[in-house]
Amino acid sequence: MAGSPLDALEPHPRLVDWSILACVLLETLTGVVSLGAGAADQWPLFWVHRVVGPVLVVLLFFKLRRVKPRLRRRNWDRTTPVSVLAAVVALAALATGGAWLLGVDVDLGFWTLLNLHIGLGLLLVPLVLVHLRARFRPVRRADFEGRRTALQYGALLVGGAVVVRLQEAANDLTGSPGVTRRFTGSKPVDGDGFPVTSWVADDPDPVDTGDWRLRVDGLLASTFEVEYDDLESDDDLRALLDCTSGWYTTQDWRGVRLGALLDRTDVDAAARWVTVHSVTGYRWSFPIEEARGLLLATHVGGDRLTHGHGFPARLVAPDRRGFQWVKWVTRIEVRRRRDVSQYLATLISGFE
Ligand SMILES: Nc1nc2c(c(=O)[nH]1)N[C@H]1C(S)=C(S)[C@@H](COP(=O)(O)O)O[C@H]1N2
Ligand SMILES: [Mo]
Repeated sequence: MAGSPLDALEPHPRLVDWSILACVLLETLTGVVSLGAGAADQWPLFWVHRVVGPVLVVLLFFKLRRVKPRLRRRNWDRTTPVSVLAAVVALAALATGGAWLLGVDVDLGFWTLLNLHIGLGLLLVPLVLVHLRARFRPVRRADFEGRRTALQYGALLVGGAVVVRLQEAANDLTGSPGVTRRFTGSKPVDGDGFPVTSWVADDPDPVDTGDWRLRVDGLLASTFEVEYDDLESDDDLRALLDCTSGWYTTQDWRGVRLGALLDRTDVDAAARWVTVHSVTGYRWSFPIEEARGLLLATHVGGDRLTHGHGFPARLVAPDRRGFQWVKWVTRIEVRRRRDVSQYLATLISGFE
């Protein structure tokens, strides 16, 4: 076992195992939360996610080195296949995440490499839980060697941070596409041709403005409807759209603020949330104060929206991730509470 300069860093085996679990949970948590984060002050979330990556690599190295004999085929037991699969998926998740940061992307059809990374990460959670059920060993006080353990973990975290810095420096040096990635990991797409994206299956027929109405209802003195030609689209907003599949674009949008629409009537004092609905059932809610500043856009880059980008009207929600920028909007609903069915709706709308 001797020989590797990493040996001095190796915590007690049970600690290694529990630390791997802690890292996987931390990566899952920061990864999932980051899907809804994109405002400039949320960078620490992404930073933690990136630093824990290399720490996990080192811990997995210790672990796999230790269990190598058990990986021989004749030593397998009933639960070994799941454990091996967990290891493979963990390494694949780390590799895809690392490659994405270095600027690599491969066209996987519907998916980007980042989507694959997210998928692998989510797949890892049940695998680790099954593995844990079979191999659970409680951690003991004796596994901690006081100062030594603290130093080991300090070194692992500093090492992770150094790797992240080196990766950034390497990107700068090579001018790799990783250089222009946002802190969210998204890469720029410029100009007019920004992608048309639907998060899962939303793909409605083009909307006919003859039939279309924008309905504004909920906790209001009166419900009302607006026709396309009566939307006073004269408010401009430059905003950055950052999609969780890994791209961003800054565009000039024109439309009407939700606040201007709400000002057409009196809002109930109990109103706290505004839910923006698509013709497809897709929807998202925003705290009412924020909602007032959001733009219901009819134009982008001086041109009328195309069907793909949400004609006749789509939400522009600065500092929110792209999936919250509801397209083909048909209803603004003022509510007391957030609409919790939105989480499911974004996944299944379009499948009916
Ligand atoms: N109704 C509806 N709105 C939607 C989506 C969707 O699937 N359905 N996809 C969202 C996602 S994931 C993104 S990134 C943006 C993309 O906007 P774009 O197609 O104009 O680039 O729209 C959002 N609005
Ligand atoms: Mo997206």
